Amino acid sequence: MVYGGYSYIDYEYEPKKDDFRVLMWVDGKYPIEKLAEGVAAESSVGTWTKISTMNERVFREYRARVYEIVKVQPNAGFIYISYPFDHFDTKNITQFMASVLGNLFGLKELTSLYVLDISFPERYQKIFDGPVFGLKGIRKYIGTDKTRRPHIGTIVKPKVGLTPKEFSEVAYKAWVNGLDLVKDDENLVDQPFCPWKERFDRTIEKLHRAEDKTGERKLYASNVTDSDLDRMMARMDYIAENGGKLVMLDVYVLGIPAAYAMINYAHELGLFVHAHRAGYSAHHRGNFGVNFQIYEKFYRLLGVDQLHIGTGVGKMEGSPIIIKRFHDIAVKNRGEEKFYIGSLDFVFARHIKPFFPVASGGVDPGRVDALLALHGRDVIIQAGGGVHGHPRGTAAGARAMRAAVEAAVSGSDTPTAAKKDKDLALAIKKFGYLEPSSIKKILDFEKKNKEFMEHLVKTEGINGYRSITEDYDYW
Ligand code: RUB
Repeated sequence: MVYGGYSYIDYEYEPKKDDFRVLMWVDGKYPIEKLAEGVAAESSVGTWTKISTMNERVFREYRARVYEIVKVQPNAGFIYISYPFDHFDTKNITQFMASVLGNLFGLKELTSLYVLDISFPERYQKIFDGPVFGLKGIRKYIGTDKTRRPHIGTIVKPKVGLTPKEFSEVAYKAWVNGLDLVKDDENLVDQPFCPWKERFDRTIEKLHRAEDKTGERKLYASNVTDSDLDRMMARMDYIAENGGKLVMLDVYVLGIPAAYAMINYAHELGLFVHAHRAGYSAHHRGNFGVNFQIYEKFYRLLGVDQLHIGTGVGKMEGSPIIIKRFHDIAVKNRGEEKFYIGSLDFVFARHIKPFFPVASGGVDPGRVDALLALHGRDVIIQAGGGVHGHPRGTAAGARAMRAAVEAAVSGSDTPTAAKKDKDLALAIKKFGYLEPSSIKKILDFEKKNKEFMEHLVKTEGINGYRSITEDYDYW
């Protein structure tokens, strides 16, 4: 089968070490082979018709090759494509996105196109610095490099509306009652009710007071996300010059070039970067989309120190099995291919340090044991409603979060600790308790039923995949 006069299917082809590989789901109006040809052509050297300017050298050296198709229906299936290294401007993620995450989504013969994963060759990673501080650097700063307890944070709530004074008082209560991190919400920057500079000044002053009172280092993630690059840089200068250590960026809505420029600038100033992923699911939950793990890999290469990856147990989509994969991408340098969750194998070059994954969204003290069962200790547990929604307010909510985490790392658990801790007991009464065994059961199920899940995805296609990765109730 050909598309535009050329064939891109090559089942004999074995991807080379320096190739880029992509796994995607396609569904459409023609046989899957023809759809695959179209996708490979449009994302590499071809177009809809035979062209007089094509020559043998271009076709041989730069074309994409479909090296495997997992057919689920005559016109739907998973396709594996490889692209030669020289196909891309390899210092430029945006050009890569325009190729592989570009025109394809507009091809009208497709009724569904979901790009599940991309594997970047190690050679591509040389041009990136990765995180400057990363997981270890942040732990060292806070002083948890030996104990390796999870860090605990809060998002000041309501998301918007508090004055700088109110905001900073909430932050102070959270810090002095045991939390490590306070952050702005993704949609709070510089609105009239809470001007950025005044909020920063008041909050950083409270941070220093909290540090003096507790003897612990504290962090404030000040959100500078903006459509104006100069303003973001000016705010980062201000943070660095006035005792701040951490800057927050909504990396997805900023887009790659702005996020990259701002991460690099934070590195120049010696600031840590907290990255919020708000917006990622606009390109992730429908028929046409890009899986978050692809963005996560980009962000690790670009050098974020902390990044939201979902929780597996909270209010945001993502089953424990896929969130575990996101956690691996954050902290490991290698990962194996797992078709049933749409994941290719990955290798991060040695200099690309792990970042600190953030579990946030619908988290409360009653979910801490379950979160540890899923993420282990290398996680920032960040709760907004789960702290400020405590029946006795922010201070009690912060104490309850810290008590739950301390119980877990000392080998106990939340219900046991709650017997002697009123704040924790009240939190559990309001929010409930999620048994860590429910998570362990799922992870155990994954270990023992890989073949079943492979079969499910091979026979049910994207719906099978989604039932494993999205639909928590399925379990
Ligand atoms: C948390 C909150 C965050 C989400 C984003 O508030 O709304 O912005 O963590 O989701 P709360 P994610 O603790 O009250 O739910 O972290 O999955 O990107």
